[in-house]
Amino acid sequence: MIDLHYAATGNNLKVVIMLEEVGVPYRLVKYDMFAGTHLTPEFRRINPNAKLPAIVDHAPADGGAALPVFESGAILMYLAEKTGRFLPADPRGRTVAQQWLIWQMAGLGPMHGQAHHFVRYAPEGQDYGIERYTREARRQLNVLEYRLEEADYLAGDYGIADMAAYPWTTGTHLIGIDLADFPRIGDWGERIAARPAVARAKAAILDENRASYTQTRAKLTPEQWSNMFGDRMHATATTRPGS
Ligand SMILES: N[C@@H](CCC(=O)N[C@@H](CS)C(=O)NCC(=O)O)C(=O)O
Repeated sequence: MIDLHYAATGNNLKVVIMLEEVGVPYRLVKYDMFAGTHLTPEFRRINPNAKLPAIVDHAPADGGAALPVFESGAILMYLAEKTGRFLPADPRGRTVAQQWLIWQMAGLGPMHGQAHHFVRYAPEGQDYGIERYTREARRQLNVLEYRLEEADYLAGDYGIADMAAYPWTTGTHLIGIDLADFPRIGDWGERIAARPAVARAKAAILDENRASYTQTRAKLTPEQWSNMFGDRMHATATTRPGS
């Protein structure tokens, strides 16, 4: 049994898609990021960075103690290695899959994340941040579009790199990017969305909290701001985990 600590966002959806694809039993432990329910000493023992998702594997392959894993890309790698699925075994294929997974984690995700922050959350008058990150978000989508002109999926066959990238392509309208400009991404996204495991994953976690995370122009109370971007969130990283 695996515990998935999650909120109803794309980074979390990646992991649920994988759990559903491989059929490993899992238990959902839900957090409300606006309420800051993840900013606790207990959760920091699972993820010292206090971000979602994180998992705890109660039956790791070595038979040892329960194993916590954080960072969605690391979790996808862990589950692929645990189950022997959705990551090529041959060195060449594995390298291709890993590079696209890490590109998502280090490029597509962070650039889109910053674009969402500046467009939807930051105080008015952030023209430089909006320009910088929406332009970069669009550039990263071009990288994906061109890759999908040469391959049906990022590593040839459907796998963890696609699971990582897909959730970051479904909300581009929120940062003013029309996915119609990226037809290969649109087709690839439809193929992924048509997978029963992906539909089950969405049904499992994209719950009532989802709407609060997908507002075009988010209106946060001072307490919610503190939990997401402000003092309370930062305080979790300026005290030692466990204290
Ligand atoms: N690189 C991390 C990003 C995790 C992350 O930033 N998660 C967001 C939700 S998508 C979060 O926990 N935000 C709450 C906060 O920043 O306090 C991953 O992919 O796991």
